[in-house]
Amino acid sequence: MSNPHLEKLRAKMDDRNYALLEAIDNERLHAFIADAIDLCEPESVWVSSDSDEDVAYTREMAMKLQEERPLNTEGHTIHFDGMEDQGRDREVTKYLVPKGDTLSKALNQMDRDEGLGEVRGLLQGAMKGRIMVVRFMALGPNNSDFSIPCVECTDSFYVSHALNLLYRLGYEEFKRLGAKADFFATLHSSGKVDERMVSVESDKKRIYIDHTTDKVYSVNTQYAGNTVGLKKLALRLTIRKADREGWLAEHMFLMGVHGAGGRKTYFAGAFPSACGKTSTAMLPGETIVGDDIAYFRAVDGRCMAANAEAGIFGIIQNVTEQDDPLIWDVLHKPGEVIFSNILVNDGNPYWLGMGVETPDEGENFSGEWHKGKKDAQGNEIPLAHKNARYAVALHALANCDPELENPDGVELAGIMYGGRDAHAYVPCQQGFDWDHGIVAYGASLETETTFATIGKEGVPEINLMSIQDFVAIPLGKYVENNIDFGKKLDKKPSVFGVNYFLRDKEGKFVNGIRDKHVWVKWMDMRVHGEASAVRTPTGLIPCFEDLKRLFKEVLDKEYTKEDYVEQFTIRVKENLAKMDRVEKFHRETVANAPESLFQVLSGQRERLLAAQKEFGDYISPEKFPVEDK
Ligand code: SPV
Ligand code: MN
Repeated sequence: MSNPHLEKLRAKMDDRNYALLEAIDNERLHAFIADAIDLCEPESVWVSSDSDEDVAYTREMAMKLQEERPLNTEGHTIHFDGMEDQGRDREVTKYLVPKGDTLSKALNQMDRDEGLGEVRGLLQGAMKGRIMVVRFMALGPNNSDFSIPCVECTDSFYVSHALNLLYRLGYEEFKRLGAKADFFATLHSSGKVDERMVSVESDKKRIYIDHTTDKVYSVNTQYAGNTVGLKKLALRLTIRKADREGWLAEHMFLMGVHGAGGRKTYFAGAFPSACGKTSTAMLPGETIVGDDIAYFRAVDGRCMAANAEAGIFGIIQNVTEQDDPLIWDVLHKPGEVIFSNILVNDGNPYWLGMGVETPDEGENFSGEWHKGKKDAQGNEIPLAHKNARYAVALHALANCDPELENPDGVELAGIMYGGRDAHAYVPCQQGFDWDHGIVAYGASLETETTFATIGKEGVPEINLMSIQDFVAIPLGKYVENNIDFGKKLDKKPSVFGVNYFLRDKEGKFVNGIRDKHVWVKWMDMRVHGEASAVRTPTGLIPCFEDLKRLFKEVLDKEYTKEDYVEQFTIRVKENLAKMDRVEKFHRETVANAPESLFQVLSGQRERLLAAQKEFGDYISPEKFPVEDK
């Protein structure tokens, strides 16, 4: 035997499962699994070899153990999370920081020893009477510089099933890499569950990230964003790795925008959860590479990007046949889909805003449900949770981009940042250069909290690059890394800012839900030098004539001068107030924000003040000069 951990594993495992672990020559891996067994005391251990049989077994077990149940359509299943477990939980998700070390104030953190003691205490004996599943997976395409091996030990076959749909299988890769596999590890237990197989001890929910050992602990939760280690848990570790190695890990979709003559141009986009990210990546006629996490590397001066994931864990609320035909199709035809926290009635799934009549009873995240049912606080329980989701593999989608598995990634021509800003930024604009775009749109991204995280909705906040919760390095360093990344590129992607949530004086949205397609087509024209732009204090905005043509072509909509002026009026006072909030945030909350950030912000403030002096507080876009293509 090559190491003492193997001896321990030998004693606790049957021949088949032991042989699968022994075949991977990696002592740190064996130590992690041996520790997980010692700590959680499962009845048995099952290792997935990633054979078709094993992949199918995971799904079957999720149903046999009733963590999932079949729906009428072949391949569709439903999983429920607890009432208090319907989203990422910021309060109990913490970075474990060794003594003498600190992270940015904006990050939820605690002393490492104390945190380890607490979470390991909660995991003690947590898998008694259960099977511990061991999964080997990979982030990024296989056989690629982007690829990161990951292992997850969990007592949830639902989590294991979700891994099948959302990530690349990695057992063979671990075998190939052996001792060289520098992996991230997650240990998860659902903790105590009720008769519906739902975690019940939500007061003891903890998600602790130990970046000193690249390990994540998650307990008393099932919601995939808290338990599928490769999602936001690994992203936190990846950001540190990328910082060490000189690349970027981003909370971004990747899409191919299709243009004249069969041209395809790749864009990435960062939006906080529930702010239009997936629906942008899924625009009809375009192709999707990913909808949540993208890695960027500078290769020969070009910005190459790959999807960390291979599936979508998407919000189902407001998915309608008309607005989201591609997702609708996948959610209605046979094929593997895990629905979570929707309403089930007679074996069929229903969700909020699906655009069809919905039943008045069924089963949902609260158990048996009928219209008018109230929760313990007396609030009416909706038919499905707002953060109800679906999990599907990207290759099940008709619009999946063929480059998804390209080990080199795709070359990016543009990046967009979008928040939920009711008052200030215009619906679509382009940065004057890389630094301006990164700072004025990315590092200035303001939004309102949504149902995707547990807590109050509609609270305004800065969520820089829409990734703030996951930035496990000082926030200032993260912004600096983004600015510096541009220096490694000869062909820098253009940076755009979008705002799908601008409102008029009466509080009405100034744009329709499908208008985003026009902005994306305009960006495509810009990166190919096919459209002029108007130079405003906050960025380069579209010319009216281009939008008029695009609205007709893309949406068959008449676009008027009044629409244009309303949407693209520069609201100086609101923009100045925004600059103040952003600057205050970076001075006070972000440690070591780079000086170049403050220069870009003050440049923008000066331009706004000069324009205000000349034209007043609300300036029609027609007052500003047009620039060449
Ligand atoms: C998000 O909320 O940003 C998601 C879903 O992508 S999850 O992080 O898994 O909760
Ligand atoms: Mn996300």
